[in-house]
Amino acid sequence: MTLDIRPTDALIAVDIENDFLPGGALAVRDGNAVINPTNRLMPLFPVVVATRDWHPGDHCSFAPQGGPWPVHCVAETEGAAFPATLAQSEIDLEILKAQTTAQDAYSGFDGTDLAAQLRERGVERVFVTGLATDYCVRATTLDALHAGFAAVVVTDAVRAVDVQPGDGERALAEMQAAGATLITSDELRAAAGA
Ligand code: VGL
Ligand code: ZN
Repeated sequence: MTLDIRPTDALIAVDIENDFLPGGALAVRDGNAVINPTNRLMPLFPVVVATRDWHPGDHCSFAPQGGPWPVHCVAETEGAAFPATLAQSEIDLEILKAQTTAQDAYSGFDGTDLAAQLRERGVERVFVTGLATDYCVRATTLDALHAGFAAVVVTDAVRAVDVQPGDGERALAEMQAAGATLITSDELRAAAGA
């Protein structure tokens, strides 16, 4: 599979934040592995978006509130910050999500103006990297398709939480069945001559 990157493409780096990386509050196994491929793809895209989980301290998804997750990605904290190794200067647009106490939002499109921002920039297709395959990558990719964008998931640039073994693989299959294309960053860079 090869795919040329077009002027109407955007890269969406999903929730590459300290709390989802090894040592973080909700660490994704091997989560650091998404950083290098994301960094290397960013300069190839005309538009680069980074989403961030950006929760209030008493968010409904947190265990003390009866939710499924440990306290993570609290707004303005180090856990919600980008890792120092992420090529932040390549980011054109930042989207903060799940900012209200009473609602969670796995998708970067949920409760944000991401779709409008992409359309304003003439984007027709999004390439998705980041964390986590079975939660926010999945939801963001499916929402992109529902919003009318084509979607491509860069499989070596995502990692899964895998609460149940195989969740990540099942999420990839589900995204593909919904119309997303799966590609590796090597295939993508080869097509771009990079
Ligand atoms: C995420 C669990 C809770 C994610 C966010 O970014 O995939 N997962 N909040
Ligand atoms: Zn969250």
